[in-house]
Amino acid sequence: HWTAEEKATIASIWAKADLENDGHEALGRLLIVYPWTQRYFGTFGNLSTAAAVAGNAKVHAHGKKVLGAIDNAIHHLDNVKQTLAALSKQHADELYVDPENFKRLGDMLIIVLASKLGAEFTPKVQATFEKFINALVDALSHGYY
Ligand code: ZNH
Repeated sequence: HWTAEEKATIASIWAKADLENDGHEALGRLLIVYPWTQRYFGTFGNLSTAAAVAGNAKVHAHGKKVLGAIDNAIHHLDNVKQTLAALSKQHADELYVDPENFKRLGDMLIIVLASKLGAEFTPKVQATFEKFINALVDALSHGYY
């Protein structure tokens, strides 16, 4: 459950997110920081260096898609679990993504937003955004049970 203040914080931070570029950077960081995650993206071509990932059009498009789903969740804060139910099932039953990686991607997104927003991303803002990431990870992991 969310307070009005938490909702306002999440909305104002998210209004500054760039689905395309921040998505590319977050997914790109995941692929470099946790290289074993590259194996899920066998059709994406060369992911072996930071430069290759930064220039990879498929990573770019997929990062935008992932942030689009997060955007949708943010627009349904009171119903994140339902909103992501089908996507969770798809990751569990078709894509076989280890749900540990959802948290890792959430952490990458926080790093991307923090470095972009600087002083504006205060500890209090971070705490609220972490709460959202936890709800997101929880919802995406739900279809595994
Ligand atoms: Zn995921 C897909 C979301 C995480 C892997 N995804 C996907 C999609 C979406 C998403 C929306 C699309 C679907 C359709 O179209 O049908 N994800 C998401 C989100 C998140 C995620 C929101 C957060 C966190 N994923 C993830 C991770 C991984 C993944 C972490 C690994 C590592 N996904 C994936 C894959 C896919 C997907 C592999 C498929 C791709 C292609 O294209 O094929």
